Amino acid sequence: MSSRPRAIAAIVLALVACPLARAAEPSRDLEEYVLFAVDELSFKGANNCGVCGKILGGHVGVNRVDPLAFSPNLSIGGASNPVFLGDGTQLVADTARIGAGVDVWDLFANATQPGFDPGRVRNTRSPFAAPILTSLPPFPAFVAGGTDVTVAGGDAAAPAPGVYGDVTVKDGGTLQLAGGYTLRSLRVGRDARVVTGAGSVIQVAGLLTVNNDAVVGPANDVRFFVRGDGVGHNDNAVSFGRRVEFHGIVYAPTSRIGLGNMTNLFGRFWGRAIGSDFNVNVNGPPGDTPEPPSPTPMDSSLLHGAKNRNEGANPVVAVGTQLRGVVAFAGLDGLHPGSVKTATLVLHVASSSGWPAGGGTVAAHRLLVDFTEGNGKRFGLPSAEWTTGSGAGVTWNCATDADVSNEGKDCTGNWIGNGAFLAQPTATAVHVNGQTGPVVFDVTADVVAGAHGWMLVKKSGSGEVHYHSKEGAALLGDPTLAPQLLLELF
Ligand SMILES: [Ca+2]
Ligand SMILES: [Ca+2]
Repeated sequence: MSSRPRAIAAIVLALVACPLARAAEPSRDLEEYVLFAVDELSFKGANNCGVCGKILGGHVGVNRVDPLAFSPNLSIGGASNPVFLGDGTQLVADTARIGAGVDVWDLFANATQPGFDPGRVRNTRSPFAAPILTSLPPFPAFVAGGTDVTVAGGDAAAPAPGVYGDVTVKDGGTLQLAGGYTLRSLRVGRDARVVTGAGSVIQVAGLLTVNNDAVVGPANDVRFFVRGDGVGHNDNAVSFGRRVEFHGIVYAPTSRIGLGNMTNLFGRFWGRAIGSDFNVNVNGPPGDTPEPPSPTPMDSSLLHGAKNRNEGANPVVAVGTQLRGVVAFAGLDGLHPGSVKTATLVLHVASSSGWPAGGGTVAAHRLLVDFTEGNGKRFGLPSAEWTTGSGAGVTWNCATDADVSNEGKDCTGNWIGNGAFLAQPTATAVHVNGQTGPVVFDVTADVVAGAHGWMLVKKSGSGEVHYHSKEGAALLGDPTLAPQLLLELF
């Protein structure tokens, strides 16, 4: 059973449990907010529409400490403009003007405009220490450009994941996006469709505009990173027209988001400023945060003393004098580098010896070529367990030796001497004698650049470390001892 059903069960329990709990503190987790503005938020509420003005499935917050005596930061609803916020959710702002038609669960506000007060607070009301968040999640760096894509009305297009210029879906056209895209702009015409694949990441340098009656969906977990290049301070970088249906998570921390009029929004919307016209509904589907993939390791050692031997099946990855390790990860084809917040390479030390006092350094260098793991093993093993292996495998001489069984060189060139890896290490770790347990390398920069493999090199002096390989971990019955690439996604 995957962890997803348990995660949903936990959220359901939390919502059921909330009526009994006194919320003394607002949530400091951005992912729990369906609407989050860095500076200001205005949500008009329903206007002669009984099913409109609902904000469900998450909190609403404005982050800043009001720089004026009373701006206010948040303006929501009115006496004739109801807004209903769902059970277990919070409305959080330093200063607020809250219409009498607003029905809140928990309210956190330090000052509310006199004469404007929520019609109902169903659970708790308290001040709080603003801001909500002292730092915002990082915004990925990206560069858009190249081919423009235009989909004519009545036509459909499914561009491959990649980097594009301006993408325009004319009125009535259909665009399919599945995977990772970096776009200069995305303009969706009236009654047009953007069909999104689950887990897609769409980076937009400039404008994201969705016109009247258009639909963007159905995946709720698509992440839109919108930078708003060239968009004026008071103009919307993200804007939805009338009756738009939009599914996704929009992060535009330096831009203004316009939620439109009579729109149905499914996801989360985080911007510098957020505004809405009447009759907007916001639904934050719970439990749809993408789970990071668990990539499969491939590992081996490279022996300077036996340059055509493969150690792909060896229970250890050894790094020492004229002895290097290689480790790479498969199963990341669907991962968009822009979605990666952090990446950590974890190796587990089986044995470590021969280091000088104070230890010595092992460096992880980004591999620039792919290698083939292979199935040989001999290094450090009793002769009864030796096997040269068969088929292709990595050796000191070759990223992929076509036939490791002959212990001769079956590739052209010399990969280690010719740009197999970046000369500058990505991360280093100090090793000492008798050390065991995990060693971590911060390889975020490499994974963000699309690389998933490393060469492990001892920098100088004496010393040798043996890490558990994938095969060694399996022999020990503990797959968590294998090399791991831990990913944290946006
Ligand atoms: Ca291996
Ligand atoms: Ca060979």
